[in-house]
Amino acid sequence: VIGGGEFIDAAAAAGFGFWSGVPCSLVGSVIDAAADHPDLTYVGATNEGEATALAVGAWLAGVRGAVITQNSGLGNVVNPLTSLAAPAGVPLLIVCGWRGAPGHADEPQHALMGQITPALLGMLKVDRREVPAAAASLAAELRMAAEWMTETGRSQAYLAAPGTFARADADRPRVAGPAAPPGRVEGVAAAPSATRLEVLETVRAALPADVAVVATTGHTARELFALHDSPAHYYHVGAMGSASATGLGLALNSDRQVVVLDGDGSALMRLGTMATVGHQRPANFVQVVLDNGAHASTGGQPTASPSVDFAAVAAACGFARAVRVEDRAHLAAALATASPEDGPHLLHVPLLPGAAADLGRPTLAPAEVALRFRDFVVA
Ligand SMILES: Cc1ncc(C[n+]2csc(CCOP(=O)(O)OP(=O)(O)O)c2C)c(N)n1
Repeated sequence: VIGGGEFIDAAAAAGFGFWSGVPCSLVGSVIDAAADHPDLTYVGATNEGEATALAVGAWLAGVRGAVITQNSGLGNVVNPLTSLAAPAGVPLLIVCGWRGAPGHADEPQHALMGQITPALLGMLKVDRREVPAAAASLAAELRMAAEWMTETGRSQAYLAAPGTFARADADRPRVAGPAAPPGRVEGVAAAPSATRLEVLETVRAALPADVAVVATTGHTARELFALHDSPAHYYHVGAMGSASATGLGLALNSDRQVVVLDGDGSALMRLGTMATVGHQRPANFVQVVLDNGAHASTGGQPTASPSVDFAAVAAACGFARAVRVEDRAHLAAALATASPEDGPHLLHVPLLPGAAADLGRPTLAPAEVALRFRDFVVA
């Protein structure tokens, strides 16, 4: 039985500096050790997909990312793993508690996933490694894992059946961190007065060149690319909903200001990430919700956004400031006053419908975009 601290010490020495996940009792001692380690960051995520995108964001800031999940959470991992990490060639370390493993009696909800877990990882092209039985082998094992990941750009998983890791100390004090006070809300709700392309032009003109920009999938990333391509841009080509978690992982691992250009459909898909942002309180994080009330990229199907007050949600989640943007001049002013010292900021921008005519797609491959962006971020 390996202690969580023994595993985490070896992983930290191999350079895995950022950890995020959702607990499983089988890997509880690993989570505790990651949270306690002085050189590591551990972020408790609202779901395992958010943890996956957070770890991708860390990698984009030059820090190796790791995800902790129960195998029942692999379903949540699938989308950001297949359509964000894999195309970008970003390798993640996955530590996965294996409930329902063959030979271990378990609850009915773990029976099917327990059986298919190794095959599912195989289908996801995640290489499976074994946690060594002897602690003395851990350092070499994790070093090899890290080297293989760098060479191949592929993710690797350690499956932890019962008895792989020591159980967590149930009496250990666990502190959630201070509660974020509710943020302040500025501006009044206004009718839309600009298209996304016009708003993106305003954003581009307002942002200094050293800001890192993460654009959500669909028309937003495509219009940003069409307007202007830059190493400071990260274009999500998939992983709808994960742009804010990618940006959060980046903001927590870099001193740069990070601006996420999100959609209403995307923000709603993973609204829980607002709670993680608010609780982590990265001062250098800005989320701009471009709200056209629709999934415009797939044909304009309406979203629930008319019923959602994004600024109120963000402020209630602990964003320091949430702005109801009234027009483009207000947007420029709100961005100019979004200091990287006093965020997180949320800017809710109502949009007129419509997309640029003959909209192309980023001509660089996602892996090229990722490497170019990481070079920009760490420079
Ligand atoms: C997980 C996932 N589900 C569905 C899609 C298909 N899809 C791509 S863009 C998009 C709409 C996104 O809506 P929104 O964020 O509001 O941006 P808009 O299209 O309005 O710019 C959808 C549904 C996807 N890429 N990923």
